[in-house]
Amino acid sequence: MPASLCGTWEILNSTNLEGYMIALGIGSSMRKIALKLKQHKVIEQVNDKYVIKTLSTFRNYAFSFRVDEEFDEHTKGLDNRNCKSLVTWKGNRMVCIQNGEKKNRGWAHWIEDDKLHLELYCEGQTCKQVFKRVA
Ligand code: ECB
Repeated sequence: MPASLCGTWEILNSTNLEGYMIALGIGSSMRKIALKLKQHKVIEQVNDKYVIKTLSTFRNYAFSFRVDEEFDEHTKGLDNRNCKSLVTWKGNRMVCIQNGEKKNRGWAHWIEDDKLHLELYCEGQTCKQVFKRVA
């Protein structure tokens, strides 16, 4: 079993969030707001169901899923698209493919040096984020 992703995490650093948001078609005023936010991740697991919450003072984004089971994702408050999403484990990485209008879109979470790592990618742009555990 990979190290548990569950817990409450606070962002330490982020690279190329701007490029990722441009790839998603987010307008410049919204990008400016988003770049200033201090994001928290809350990852919970109850039986075989996961919940991932991205929290900020401006807006929150949350969804739940089962690993290996495709689900309908609506990225409400982000780019507001509909995706057919699928989360699987690839070694110690929890990876999600978000099939939809945007090509080559998804993310991966993993633990490294007790930190939560996240890669968000879309149409050739990758944003990398690292979070420290706060609870
Ligand atoms: C929810 C906090 C950010 C709100 C930003 C508001 C507007 C900007 C619109 C789109 C920005 C695109 C991405 C922002 C960066 C991260 C948000 C969630 C990324 C994500 O999908 O994380 C995955 C993996 O943890 C779970 O959804």
